[in-house]
Amino acid sequence: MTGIPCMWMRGGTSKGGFFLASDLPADIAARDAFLLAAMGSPDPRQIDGMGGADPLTSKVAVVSQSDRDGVDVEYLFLQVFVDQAIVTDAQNCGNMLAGVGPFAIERGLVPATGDETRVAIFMVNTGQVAVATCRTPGGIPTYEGTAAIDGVPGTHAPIPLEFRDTAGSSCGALLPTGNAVDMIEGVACTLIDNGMPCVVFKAEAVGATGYEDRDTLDSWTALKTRIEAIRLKAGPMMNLGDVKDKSVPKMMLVAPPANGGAVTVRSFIPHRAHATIGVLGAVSVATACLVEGSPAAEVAAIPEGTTNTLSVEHPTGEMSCVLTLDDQGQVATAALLRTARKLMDGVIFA
Ligand code: NQM
Repeated sequence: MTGIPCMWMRGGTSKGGFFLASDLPADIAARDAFLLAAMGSPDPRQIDGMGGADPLTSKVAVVSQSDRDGVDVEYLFLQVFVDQAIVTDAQNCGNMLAGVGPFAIERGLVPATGDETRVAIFMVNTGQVAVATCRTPGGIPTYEGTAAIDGVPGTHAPIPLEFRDTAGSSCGALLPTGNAVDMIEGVACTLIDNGMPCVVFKAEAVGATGYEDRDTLDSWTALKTRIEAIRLKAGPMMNLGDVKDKSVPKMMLVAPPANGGAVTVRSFIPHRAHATIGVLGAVSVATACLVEGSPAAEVAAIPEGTTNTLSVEHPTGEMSCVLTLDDQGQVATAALLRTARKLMDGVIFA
């Protein structure tokens, strides 16, 4: 059996395998078969593979050198489903993105430039560029530092991520239906895509509070059935087609902030509750809070100014999204703090 070189990394609050594109089979069916076997999918326990029996730990980043102007590397994100034989590129992942800069430097795709190295990353899934600033003292990536992010114990080297032009990343427009509110299954929803296709609605509209913990949400079968019915209708409305076998759109239940932030969110991604919140998911929800007349705007507490730091509260803390607005009051850029850690570098077998 031939193994494939792979680095296992935590990126933000997610975890998975980082591969050079040149190390994986070029044929997509062969690549996906390899990744399913490597993760141990389909199996709820992923016992025969490296996956952590959770969508947040069953993720893959495929990285290659870029010849685009001003871009260092290309990053293709793949979600490997846990209990179905599906590998999808239908979504991006801003958490795994945090590992891409250090991985690219470790593999020699990007030279370190002193104590900090900025890596411009073309996100293949959505066709946009993000910039990650990585700590590289003495020209070597370090994962040690004093930055803390909620959902990850301890402190690590900070990796600020900057995004621009994320509106309509997968749906063609920030508000793909052109509406601030669409009624779906009797629930007022905002269908929005500022980096991640999301359906944003008040938690109370589906009988939740928005302050539940992950286990409560994950064991609430009737709630999940109701939310999935909304999702299946929202998919085609968002130009995503039939989303039965897709991991988008994400379902975002919002409520007033409980700890001094801007908004509280419980997200389904889409069939399991998120332990925290996705990066671009948080950017999209924060943006929804700024859409006049939206359910999110009705519950949110928005700070004044053209640079807004919106603290998005989630089940295990908060994620601060720094949004800058253009003259029209539209979100022009978003920045977030993440950390990452190299866990293992070796060869993976399938
Ligand atoms: O929204 C989970 C995660 C994500 C995605 C998901 C993410 C993002 O936390 O940018 O990071 O929504 O499937 O890794």
